[in-house]
Amino acid sequence: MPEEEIPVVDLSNPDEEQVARAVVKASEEWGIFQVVNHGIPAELIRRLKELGTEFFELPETEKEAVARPADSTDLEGYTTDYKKDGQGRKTWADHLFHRIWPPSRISYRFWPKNSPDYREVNEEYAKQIKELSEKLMGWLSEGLGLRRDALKEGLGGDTVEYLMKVIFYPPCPDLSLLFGAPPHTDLNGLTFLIANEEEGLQAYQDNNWVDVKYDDSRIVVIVADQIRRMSNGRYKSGQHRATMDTERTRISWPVFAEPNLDHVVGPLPELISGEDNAPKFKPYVYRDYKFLKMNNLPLD
Ligand SMILES: O=C(O)CCC(=O)C(=O)O
Ligand SMILES: [Fe+2]
Repeated sequence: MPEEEIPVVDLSNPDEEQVARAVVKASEEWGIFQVVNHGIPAELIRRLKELGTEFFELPETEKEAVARPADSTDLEGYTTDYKKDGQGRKTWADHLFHRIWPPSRISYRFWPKNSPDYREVNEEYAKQIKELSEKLMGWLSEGLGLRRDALKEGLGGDTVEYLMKVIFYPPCPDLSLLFGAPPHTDLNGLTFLIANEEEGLQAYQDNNWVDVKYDDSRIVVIVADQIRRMSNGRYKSGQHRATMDTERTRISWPVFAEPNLDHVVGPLPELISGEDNAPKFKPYVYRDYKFLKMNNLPLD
């Protein structure tokens, strides 16, 4: 039997209805897919990855310049997890988080200063990812029989935030110990992931872990928990994990489209009217959802 592959959707197809149907089907069946010919310039993506890679090559003291403050209640900043010994070490990776949209929620103090281009490149990438995200949410909304802006509005409209995470997975001497990223679904709305040449992302489908075959022309789209909940379960929140290599470094750049912490997300009201459409999920203030999920506490 040929090995299964996650769906790939070509966004340059002039038949928009066909593209929209492919996105809807992939979100119903997989909750994870890739897009090609997405319109984001290859050179922009190349630069973004180059600048992020350079950041992680800096001496530790220079990386510490954008460290996450010890008393911070937010994720933003640089943290090194894999060097921690013993308790508290969950993953073999270093992380850099910084918001890239909206401008009012950006803290430039957490953006690397290794190149004067870092800011411009990330600001441009933010605009491009936001455009792609809104296009996909538009098709997914129509796939639910709703107006184009329904999911974006449900996620918070103009208050939706885009969070950049750069993950640096160094070679791991013992792969039996830890995962780069353990199996999970993302807790936000939609995730857009690019990576260096080292593969490692896997999607869970039909009781199997399927390798995500990645190259520079692709962007991985992960449908996350809040889209699943807003759609009242029509769309899947794609389960995934990241493996590591004993010799090679992997770097990935997921961007998380997520609600503002104070925003309440639940099944869209239009989908839960009438007796046959009972809500399958309870609405949550995103802050509470995030807290419960990150602490492995019960959610419904
Ligand atoms: O590095 C990857 O490919 C996956 C990372 C991931 O799933 C996450 O950060 O949520
Ligand atoms: Fe993830």
